[in-house]
Amino acid sequence: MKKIILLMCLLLFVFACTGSQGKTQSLLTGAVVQEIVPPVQDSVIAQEQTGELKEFYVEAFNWGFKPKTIEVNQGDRVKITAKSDDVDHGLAISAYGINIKLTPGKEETVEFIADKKGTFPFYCSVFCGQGHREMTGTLVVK
Ligand SMILES: [Cu+2]
Repeated sequence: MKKIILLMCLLLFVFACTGSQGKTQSLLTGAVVQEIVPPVQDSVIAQEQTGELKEFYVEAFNWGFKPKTIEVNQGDRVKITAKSDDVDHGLAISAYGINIKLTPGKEETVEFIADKKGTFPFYCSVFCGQGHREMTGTLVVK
């Protein structure tokens, strides 16, 4: 009896090994069935990136940003086009190492993968006068 159990275990083991290589020998037909199993690395990348592109147009002015909140999902590719409506401003998101300078009327674009979840402040990084410190916004990565 013990021998039979041992043999079954051995067969199960061999079967499991064959299966993990992506091929399963069908016991009935003898045909080799190719399983569609993506390589491990591909599925890891798929988790990090949703493949979705989220585009935003941000206006900087004395003294604020419009919109004030940018909301994306973790893994999204985020493209921000920013422009100053009046004087020199900046757009910085420290958590993502972003800091662009905005000169009046000129569009600047920055792109990144929102791989960190959380609520991150963005702010003006170029001193622009009295209300400079009020120039803040929020990036929400859900
Ligand atoms: Cu400023």
